[in-house]
Amino acid sequence: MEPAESWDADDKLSGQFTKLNVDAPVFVPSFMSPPGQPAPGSGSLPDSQDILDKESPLSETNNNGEPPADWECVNADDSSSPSRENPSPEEGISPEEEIAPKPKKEKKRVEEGPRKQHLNLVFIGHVDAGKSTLGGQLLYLTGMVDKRTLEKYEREAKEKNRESWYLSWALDTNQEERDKGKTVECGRAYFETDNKHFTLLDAPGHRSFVPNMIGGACQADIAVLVISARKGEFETGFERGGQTREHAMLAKTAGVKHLVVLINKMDDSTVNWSETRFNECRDKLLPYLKKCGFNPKTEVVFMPCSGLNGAGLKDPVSSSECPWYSGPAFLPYIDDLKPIERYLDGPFIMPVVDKYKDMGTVCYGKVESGMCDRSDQLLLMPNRKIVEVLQLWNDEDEVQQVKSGENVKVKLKGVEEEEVSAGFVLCDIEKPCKVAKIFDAQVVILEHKSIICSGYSAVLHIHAAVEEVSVKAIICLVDRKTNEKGQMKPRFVKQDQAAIMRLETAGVVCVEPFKLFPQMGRFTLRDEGRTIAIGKVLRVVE
Ligand SMILES: Nc1nc2c(ncn2[C@@H]2O[C@H](COP(=O)(O)OP(=O)(O)OP(=O)(O)O)[C@@H](O)[C@H]2O)c(=O)[nH]1
Ligand SMILES: [Mg+2]
Repeated sequence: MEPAESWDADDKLSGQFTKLNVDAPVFVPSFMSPPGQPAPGSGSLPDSQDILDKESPLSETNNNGEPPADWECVNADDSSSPSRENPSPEEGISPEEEIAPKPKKEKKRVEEGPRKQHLNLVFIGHVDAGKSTLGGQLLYLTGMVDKRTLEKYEREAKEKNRESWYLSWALDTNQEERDKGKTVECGRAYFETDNKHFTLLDAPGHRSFVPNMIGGACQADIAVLVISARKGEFETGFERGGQTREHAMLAKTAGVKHLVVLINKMDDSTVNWSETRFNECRDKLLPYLKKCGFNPKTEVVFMPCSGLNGAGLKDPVSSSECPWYSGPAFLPYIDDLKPIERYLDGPFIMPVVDKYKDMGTVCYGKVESGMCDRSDQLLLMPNRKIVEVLQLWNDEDEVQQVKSGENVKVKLKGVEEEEVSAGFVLCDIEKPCKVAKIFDAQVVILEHKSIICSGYSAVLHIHAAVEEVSVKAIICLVDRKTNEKGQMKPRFVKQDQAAIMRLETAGVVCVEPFKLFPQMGRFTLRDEGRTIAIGKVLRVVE
């Protein structure tokens, strides 16, 4: 995308980004502050502290269908919601596949044996920055891919005149990706270090595949922003239209709180481990990352490396080559990160990233809250289907239980593969997420040439869901600096403005107010292949 003209010129937006991703209580991982503690400098909308105090994150709002008259009304509705009723599980179940709900036993869940802490990493950055190569190298260095396999890749890649791409083949597994040397789908793999288990999500860098990148970012705890230091490549990636900025901003909007910036290709002959080049890349990136809302002191770290030869990944770069860097290598650094608070006691919630058929319907994605055991019953939203858990995997290891923070596969009984789509959510049968077509949201317009009026439509990306959405009404403008309400019922909003809008999706989507469940309440709007706005759900209407 071409970011808003004002991103460089206007520091005010940075505050807005920060605000959009703060106040995330227990669901957003944070290494630096205890859960529930707003990030420094965060303003809060006057709407929702009392929602946070409610026991259940699940509540209904009134259904008047009309945009609220004013800002206060939005807030009042939010905070005075009655508690969610138990759903009637029978609703919407087709008779031929119906699973009878089991009588609810008061089951005290016991956490299954000790497992390494689970962290989800997404590799992001401009096309050809070296994400897949780095990923392949990490899989090799951690023993997940053996030398023989790599040698085979090397031979085959050579036949395609893509010799230097062989490491990326560990993650770029389909023919098209290997032929073109471009990742299309988000690659998935895992590896372990002494203390942690990592799910590695290798996002595509090409602008055409940004929607796939968003799908990876929404499962991530940490983003690894890969930057090519090679002459000319850093520049192309970072300039307007390059994906470096867009990916960093999308990762922030997806809830990523910690960014490791790998300055890659340091071995390249145009770089030669130059300290000056490393500093140049870092100094140009930092102000922008700050604008995206990352705290440069506590949430961002820069490291030099070479994905191609592995330098700086497992062991520190040799001091003869790189005497100026004394920081940690990548693997020891991520192994040492503070554990992330996970919301284990909450209702089970897992947005489905994708699915396939394998003697049953297998869904995968990241568990955002709670736990689930084999043979449990779950509710698949939004179609309210009762399903039974036949088998569970934590990445590729079969397990009896999965829990918040893990990237898992779930084999289900009671639903056909064709009936599940990305963006569906597996929920606790008694406390499912909300489903809606209409919701009110605070939206910041990042980039859009013309004005946006009611009736404008775009593509909504919210957790793993992608849905067409249109603006039903613009409720009021919001001052970007103070977060106070501005003009009521403006006729339009334009680039760099923030507004509260009523949005309507074409189909039903699973959403929650941001304050209650950030991971299901933050979203991106895209139009004609560009990210035009980001936002958070304030209130679910109907
Ligand atoms: N010299 C050098 N070249 C590298 C390094 N890492 C990657 N490359 C080369 O950069 C090219 C692109 O690498 P990929 O790993 O496919 O890049 P990517 O970021 O995954 O690209 P997309 O998936 O298309 O976004 C390949 O030719 C790699 O060999 C490195 O550390 N040093
Ligand atoms: Mg790639």
